[in-house]
Amino acid sequence: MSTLMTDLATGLLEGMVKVVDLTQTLGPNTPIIHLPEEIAVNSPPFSMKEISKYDDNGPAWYWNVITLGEHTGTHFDAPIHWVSGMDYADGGTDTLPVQKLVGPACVIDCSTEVAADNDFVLTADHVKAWEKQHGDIAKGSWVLMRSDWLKLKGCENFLNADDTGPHSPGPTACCIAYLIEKDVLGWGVETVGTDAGQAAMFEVPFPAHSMMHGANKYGLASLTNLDQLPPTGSIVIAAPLKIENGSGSPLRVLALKTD
Ligand code: 23J
Ligand code: MN
Repeated sequence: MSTLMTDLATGLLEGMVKVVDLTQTLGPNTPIIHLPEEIAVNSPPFSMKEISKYDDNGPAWYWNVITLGEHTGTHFDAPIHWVSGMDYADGGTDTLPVQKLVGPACVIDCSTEVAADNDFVLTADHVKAWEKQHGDIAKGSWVLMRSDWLKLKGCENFLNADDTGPHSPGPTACCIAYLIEKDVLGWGVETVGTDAGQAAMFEVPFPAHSMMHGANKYGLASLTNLDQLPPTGSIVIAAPLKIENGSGSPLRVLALKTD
């Protein structure tokens, strides 16, 4: 028998392997993306309605009905979310290869840059400098942009919008092209969406969405606690709900690490 699984089991039991929760709490105050009303219909906020709570509607049980968009809170973007990925037969939440729902993570710490400039954009050169320090990004890795955004802005100012639109960090098109060249698994962020707040105005609009999904790759948005991960060496478990023909879904994202 392989020792890999028994070592992992021992590691989990004895605490050498730590589980980090990369998920924001999902509730009525969960920030959701706001698209300009002139161009698009928006997703409703999360809501929860009680069915019963150990009462006349159900004497021994508590349960609720929840209403939410697929792209609410900590969530997974599947390739068919974007028009560029619409033709991938394995690009929906129910058709994704499960082998890809567990993978290594590269964490790029942009927290200092983002604190100084909320519109900070990560370039291919930044990624290459990170690789000089931490080693090449391996094929099949999640590349996660740490911004400490929730700590910096809180829930109230999470979208950080003013009359010029939302201001939050994200990648350039060249950065995404470089990650695709590296054959990564996907791109994840701590902000409301995988693209920068101002990405509608980029030369390639919404590069993280259009290019990543066009390459059958995934997105993770509204992650948190990336400050608890090492630059390399952790494993991310990100398995969206198996929604039939779903474009994405809220999910619990976990990372395994040793320290
Ligand atoms: C729909 C339209 C534009 C964007 C998004 C959704 C997201 O960020 C998302 O949650 O995938 S930019
Ligand atoms: Mn999304």
